[in-house]
Amino acid sequence: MQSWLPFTPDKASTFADSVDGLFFYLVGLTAFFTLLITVTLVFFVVKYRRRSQTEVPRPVAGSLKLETIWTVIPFLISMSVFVWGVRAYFAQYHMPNDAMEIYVVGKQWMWKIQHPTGQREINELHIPVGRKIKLIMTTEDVIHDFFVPAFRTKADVVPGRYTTMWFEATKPGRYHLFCAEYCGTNHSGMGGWVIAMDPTDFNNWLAGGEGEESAASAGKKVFQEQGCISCHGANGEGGKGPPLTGVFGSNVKLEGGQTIKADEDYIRNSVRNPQSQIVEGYRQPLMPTYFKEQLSEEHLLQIIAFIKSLSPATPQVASPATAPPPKPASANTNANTTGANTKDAAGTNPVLKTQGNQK
Ligand code: HEC
Ligand SMILES: [Cu+2]
Repeated sequence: MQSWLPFTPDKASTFADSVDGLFFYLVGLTAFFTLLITVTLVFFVVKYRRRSQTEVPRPVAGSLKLETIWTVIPFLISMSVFVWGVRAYFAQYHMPNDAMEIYVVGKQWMWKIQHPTGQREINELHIPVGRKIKLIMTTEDVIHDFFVPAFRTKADVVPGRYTTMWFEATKPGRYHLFCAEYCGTNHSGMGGWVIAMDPTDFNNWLAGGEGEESAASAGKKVFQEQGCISCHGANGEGGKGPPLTGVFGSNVKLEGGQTIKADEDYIRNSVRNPQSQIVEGYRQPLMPTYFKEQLSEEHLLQIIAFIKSLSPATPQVASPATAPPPKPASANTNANTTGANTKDAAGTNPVLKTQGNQK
């Protein structure tokens, strides 16, 4: 917010100006009318006070002019708030197509992050400045809410489905990340940092990872280990089950005549509740239902990344600005000074560490 205002968060995304503008407009409106009403009230109380015991006031009849004015003006004012609010809302909740996609899994009480290139973080999110970032989020337990005050945006993270949010950081820095939905004992400790970096620094950070495999190739492994290949083919080419090549982003015909766009939620649902949306021509309920218990949210996101990579036109694949320089598989330098690139929660999560001592 404005630097002359104390206790206000930094202003670091492309949304910040419109959200702050609307906020100050509302505060201004409220202050103006509070003053106007209070002053008129006091003035009328004094001016029209009862001056003698026998005084009988003159009856007042309506005034069309006055009533029109005090209807039209408030109407226009509320419409201005509405239009401004809707524009700010749509800008935030309409997802861009050219964004870099990052996966987020909330869990009591931490944020687990996975980059498409495979880097994982806990309670930290590294992003490049000046690039649209889209988060695809879910949770392993209860509802959480991903909130970055400096970006003036937040979104609920809901069990059983994916929610998305996006932002574009405008200046490098470390910005507080909060969970903004009460989620149990250590809710207040469920937070961390978003670290916005210059694109070159970000590429260095990505390259400094420990030769991690991409989310898609991790997903391919899960795909093989879980036996999906026995029905969908080693590379998703099909067999007992439908081919998965090109499925993501396409329109899938279901039994019963319905057509559905294959997005993250559809893939998720196809794996978790295979019988709920059956692909046309596959009436026999062949696909097992035990993946619901067997696959963690993170593995599911990796499988989705893999299935996405089988569709050439998805935005995540084409991300030239952030594609990390090729790195040798043996690169094991811990060169990233900016943040932990941890695979394990217990190392970095202050909440987890303290948990033992509290009992
Ligand atoms: C025993 C065979 C079998 C196994 C194992 C299996 N599937 Fe399937 N799968 C099917 C069949 C049959 C369908 C089509 C009927 C349906 O939609 O449920 C299907 C449908 C799907 C669809 C929807 C495809 C489309 O064209 O819309 C996805 C995605 C999918 N499976 C993913 C997976 C994943 C991921 C795994 C492993 C975790 C897996 N399947 C394991 C048989 C299988
Ligand atoms: Cu939470």
